[in-house]
Amino acid sequence: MKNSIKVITSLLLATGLFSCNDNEQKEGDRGALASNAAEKVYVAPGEHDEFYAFLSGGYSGNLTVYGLPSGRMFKEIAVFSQFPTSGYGYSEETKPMLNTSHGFIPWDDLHHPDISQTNGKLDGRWIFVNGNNTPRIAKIDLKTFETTEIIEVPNSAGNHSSSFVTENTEYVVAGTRFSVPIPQEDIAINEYKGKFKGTLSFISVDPEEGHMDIKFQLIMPGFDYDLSHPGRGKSHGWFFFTTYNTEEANTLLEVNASQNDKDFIAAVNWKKIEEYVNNGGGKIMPANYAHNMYDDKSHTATSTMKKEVLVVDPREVSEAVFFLPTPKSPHGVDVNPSGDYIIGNGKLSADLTVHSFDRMIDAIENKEYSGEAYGIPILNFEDILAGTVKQAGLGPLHTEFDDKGNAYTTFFISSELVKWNVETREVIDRQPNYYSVGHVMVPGGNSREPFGKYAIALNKITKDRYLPTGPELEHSAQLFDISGEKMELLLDFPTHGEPHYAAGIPAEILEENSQKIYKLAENENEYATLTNGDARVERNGNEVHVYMTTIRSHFTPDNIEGIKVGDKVYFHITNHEQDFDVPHGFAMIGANNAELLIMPGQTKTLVWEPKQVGVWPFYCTDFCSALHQEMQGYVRVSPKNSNIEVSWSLGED
Ligand code: K7E
Ligand code: CUA
Repeated sequence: MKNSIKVITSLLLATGLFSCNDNEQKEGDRGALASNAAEKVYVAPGEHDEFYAFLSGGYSGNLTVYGLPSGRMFKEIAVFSQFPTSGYGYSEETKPMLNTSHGFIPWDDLHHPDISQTNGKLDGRWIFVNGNNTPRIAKIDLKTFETTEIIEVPNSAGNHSSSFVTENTEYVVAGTRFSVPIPQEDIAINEYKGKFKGTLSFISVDPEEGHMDIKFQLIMPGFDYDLSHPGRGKSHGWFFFTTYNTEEANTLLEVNASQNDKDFIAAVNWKKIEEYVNNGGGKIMPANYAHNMYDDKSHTATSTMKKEVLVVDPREVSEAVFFLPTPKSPHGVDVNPSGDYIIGNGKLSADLTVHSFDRMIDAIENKEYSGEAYGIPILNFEDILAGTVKQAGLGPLHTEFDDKGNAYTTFFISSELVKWNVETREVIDRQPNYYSVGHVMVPGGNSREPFGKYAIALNKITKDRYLPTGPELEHSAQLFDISGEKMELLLDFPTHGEPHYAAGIPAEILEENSQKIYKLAENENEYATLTNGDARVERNGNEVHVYMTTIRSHFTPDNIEGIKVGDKVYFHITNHEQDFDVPHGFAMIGANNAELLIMPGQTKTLVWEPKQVGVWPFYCTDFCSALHQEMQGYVRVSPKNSNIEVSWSLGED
């Protein structure tokens, strides 16, 4: 009801039927200045956007890249899902990226991108994302916008409170949403309470190459660990995780996990635990998880199964983990840029809880506990509270920050974005969202230095905002200008998959480092064909390896004979182009996978198992030149028992 009134009001405003005095509209007034809003989001042809925004793809498993303020989508980065557009997860070189302890998993549910930081500032080197379903953390290199590493997280399920980074990217964390038996075992589900555990994993990031490694896992009580954020500035060295279902219910959670008036934010002093494990603390536990790395020179991924993980019982490290009581089934936990405040967004609470880091430290020093849960001290709510934002809205989910001391909290149920002052906790402005907002993102909003010019609200429901497209609509984002006192809605744009969180960064930080080509001379792929003279076809039993090159506008070789039904044909294709923006594609009729899209200087491999006798064509899928349509070839497939020898033409006739 409330929503529909808002909708009607804003429609009236937008159409000018219900306007205050038009002539007196000022900048920052809502709705009526459509032309002014258009100007603010207009990026002229040939001009570049000011910010990159990386939106999680949710159940698409991938990450999408948008420009702000235009809302134009530039790219989808394949991460956890096979991606036919580029052949990611289809080519032999990239299949190992999707290997896990459960085998090849071509999909995941991606929620939270976070950009690497140095001294609390975005450095634009990498972006980390989480796979929620089959717990994984991936790293994308922002020079190439390619996924270059994926590490599976053992002893975890529903890897949701991930993947947030500390202020020097010392760690990227991962927390378990669904507690499980650790180690996994065959037990009755109603033995949940006490037997199921959650883990909080601290994955170290190598400062040079960014390689990930699980440094330690904290074995925690069997709650649901929902979200997390790092301390920064004065609270650097701490990490905060929300919990719900501290009741440890195992059925009908919507009722049974809402019994406690307060759940907890778990405060983890990771520096203390790091010191403990560096001094030999913790226990090595057998485990089985995949660590997949992509190499930019060989253009090939490898997957290694790791067999152990270091686990830490938080009770064995004195004063390292505490529970901060927080009403009421909190979802997001967010830390302001100075690191002074820890904000809990209790989904079932009308108020927002703001904890004080200083007060938390005082309470810890004075050992003022109100109890303990499984041996972990619980602090007094009143001791640590800085204050509350009263009646801010209904169903708070997430909070982001600007560079002027303000916070922006999303309210799912009342469907609005609320701006409030972090110090005074007074509400400054509220703007409706169309409809039902999840996360909000301010570029740099999870760092010491946010860029407080724009915020995007990532909305769950699209309904009437765009042309209908049948039962399924894409989700929707809304761009707000937050540079003034009041927020101003500038733009709606559709998003792909289900964006949860997003991360934004000034374009200038990334643009200059963007890689244009791969150097052919540095190609270390074991099947690379560096000169056309080396192009060839080799038979080895029923395996056939085709060493092929591409350059505008032909394949070498182009015609191949002597292939037989039952063969396994590997097309190893090296793109000899050394110009920016000239990939070639490769598609083979009847191949049980996707195409390849091969970047300049790269080698990629497609497998084809011909099942029918005949002469079968292949072609380039990317319109690469005026003679792109001529970029084609044939494979002659003979019966299984044929004795036709392998031969090929180099297209030099
Ligand atoms: Cu609130 Cu997965 Cu961060 Cu969705 S989560 S909105
Ligand atoms: Cu190469 Cu089209």
